[in-house]
Amino acid sequence: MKIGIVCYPTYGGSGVIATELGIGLAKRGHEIHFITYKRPARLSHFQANVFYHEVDTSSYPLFEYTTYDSALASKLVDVVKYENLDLLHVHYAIPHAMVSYIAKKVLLTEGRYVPTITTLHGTDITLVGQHRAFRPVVEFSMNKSDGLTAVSKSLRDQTYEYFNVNKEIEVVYNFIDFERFKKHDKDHFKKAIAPLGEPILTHVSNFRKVKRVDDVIRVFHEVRKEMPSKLLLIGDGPERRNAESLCRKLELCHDIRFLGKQDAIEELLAVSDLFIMPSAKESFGLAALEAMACEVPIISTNAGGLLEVNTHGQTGFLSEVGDVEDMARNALNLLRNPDLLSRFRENALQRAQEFDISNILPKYEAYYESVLRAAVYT
Ligand code: GMT
Repeated sequence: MKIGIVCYPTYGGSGVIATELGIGLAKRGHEIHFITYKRPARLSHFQANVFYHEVDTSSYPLFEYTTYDSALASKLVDVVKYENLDLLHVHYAIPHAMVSYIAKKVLLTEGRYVPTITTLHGTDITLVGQHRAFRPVVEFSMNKSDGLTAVSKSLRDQTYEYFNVNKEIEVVYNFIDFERFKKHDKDHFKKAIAPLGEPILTHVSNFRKVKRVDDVIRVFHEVRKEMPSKLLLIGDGPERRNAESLCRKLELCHDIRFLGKQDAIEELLAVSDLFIMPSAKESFGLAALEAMACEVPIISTNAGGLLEVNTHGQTGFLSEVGDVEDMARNALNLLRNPDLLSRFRENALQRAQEFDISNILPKYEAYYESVLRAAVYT
């Protein structure tokens, strides 16, 4: 198949999944065209069958705001037409579901129908999508997609709960490429971070409010009271400044490292003992899955799709959102019991293997085929 993929090309989970999906499909012989405003972060090397089309976001003095949506729609029309694409798969509903619908309509005036599939990733449904500034268009354009997928059952159910969606939503879980995400031997690196063999707790996110980075620091504060330990904070975003202030206030700076955005996450996970994910909302928790693939148990909340990834009492523990004490207690329980910790490490890996990319790619392929068969020319 010739498939166009639209996503946010940044470090966010939806962009990561879209990019890995495209690379994986290309390896299976499909021709993949990424259409984004910047080269996707994980599309770093040349790959056969992979093409990249940059959306022109140049400005005009009249425009106070960029006209990205129109530029993207025009680019989609162009790429579908000249590269002869079979379908468009867009990731994150805002604005991609609506933009792909416009492109579809434009193409239809030339007698060409390109089916569109929208994958719902999380905050496009659970947060931003519900804002009245977006809601009507999100709902309309979801219903106009030829196919709709969600990355967890929880997200599917929430979509039905919050929106009037009149079509079936297929659940296709996020996945992991074990060629990349596996435990590496990075002992020298571990020694540099924790010279006395202190346990290392890790958090990876884009530091938005929904990630509750303050809770990560408060959990660490409780753990740190009981045993020497270190915390790695990976990623960047609007909450970083607040997080830094809290570290200073709690006098934890010596034991916390802010590493900013990192490409080789797997190397940092390789030296981690626990992964902390105290999110208020999480449709799936790809960062947690990546940690599990590197044998790192998860201390998380029970928000959204985390229940479908992290198994309480086996691969980690789940607590109510905001229950810092419980998360700290669970972390200490594992850190104080090396046998238990190593059992959880094995369980985490085993569970992660269920989300191996090789299990998930055929699901997308089968879904594409069913959408192509059923596409109604409207
Ligand atoms: O919230 C983020 O970290 C980014 C966001 C996105 O859409 O780019 O992530 C969402 O999609 C990921 C990939 O499907 C999921 O694993 C995350 O759980 C989800 N984030 C939230 O629901 C908050």
